[in-house]
Amino acid sequence: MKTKTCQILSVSLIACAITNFSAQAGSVDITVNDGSPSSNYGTDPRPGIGESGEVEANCVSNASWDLRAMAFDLTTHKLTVVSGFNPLTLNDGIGIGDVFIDINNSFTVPSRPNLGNGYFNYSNSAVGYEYAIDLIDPSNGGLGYNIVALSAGSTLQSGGYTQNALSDPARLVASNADNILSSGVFAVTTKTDAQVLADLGINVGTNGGTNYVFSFDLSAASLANGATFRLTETCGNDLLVGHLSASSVAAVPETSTWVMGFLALGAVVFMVRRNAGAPAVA
Ligand SMILES: [Ca+2]
Ligand SMILES: [Ca+2]
Ligand SMILES: [Ca+2]
Ligand SMILES: [Ca+2]
Repeated sequence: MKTKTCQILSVSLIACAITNFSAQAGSVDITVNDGSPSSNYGTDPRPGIGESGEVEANCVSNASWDLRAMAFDLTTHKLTVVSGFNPLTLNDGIGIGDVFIDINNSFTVPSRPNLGNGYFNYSNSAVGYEYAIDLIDPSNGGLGYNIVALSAGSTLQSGGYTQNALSDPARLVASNADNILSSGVFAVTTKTDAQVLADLGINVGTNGGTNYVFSFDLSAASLANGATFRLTETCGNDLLVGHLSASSVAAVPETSTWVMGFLALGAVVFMVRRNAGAPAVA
């Protein structure tokens, strides 16, 4: 009887471990509403998000400018972007911006100087980001990126248009005020809407064009308390925002927790085996 109880217990524990693991593996859609007025040329099927089929108000409104989704893998700490905008080429002379990260909810849209259209620099002390993913000019063939820890003195650049000020800032002006934590190479793959759903679990709907999918390894950044991610083109045409909650990060056990879990499982299996050879207790 004791043996049977132990066998049932061990099978239950294994089932729990497997269920837990599969629930946590893979990336989750972290896209949130960008909070900025929009022009919609399509429909985002995700309730309340309104990012796919959308660009910022009064902007060029079609698939080739549409940033659609962000996903985060809680196990590998990879951030994935799904974009109708091709980050590897210029579109009407405009390239992709950099990804900025706020980990303490201190971000404020910087105050743009009243000087009309054009690119202006902001001090990060007026913006409040902790990290940037600095893309090394992919539209000119560069496929590298740096994970950069920003300081108050880091310099950030606006987008090109006053009307898109809510998308600011768009780019990092790399300098000695930044600390490069790690570097990587990002590969861009193309997917249909159906493939984005099947491969990433993200429903961007059917808003036309091509989905360009690319990822960044953020293992070097401290995201234990959650994070907000922002990305736009260098003109600010579309703003994409992702939010990773502190609770979702906390829900994934540390490696030490997994080790303890498997040690406990091992102990149960040992007991089962030992008891299998022992006389049954009524
Ligand atoms: Ca918007
Ligand atoms: Ca969009
Ligand atoms: Ca911050
Ligand atoms: Ca947007």
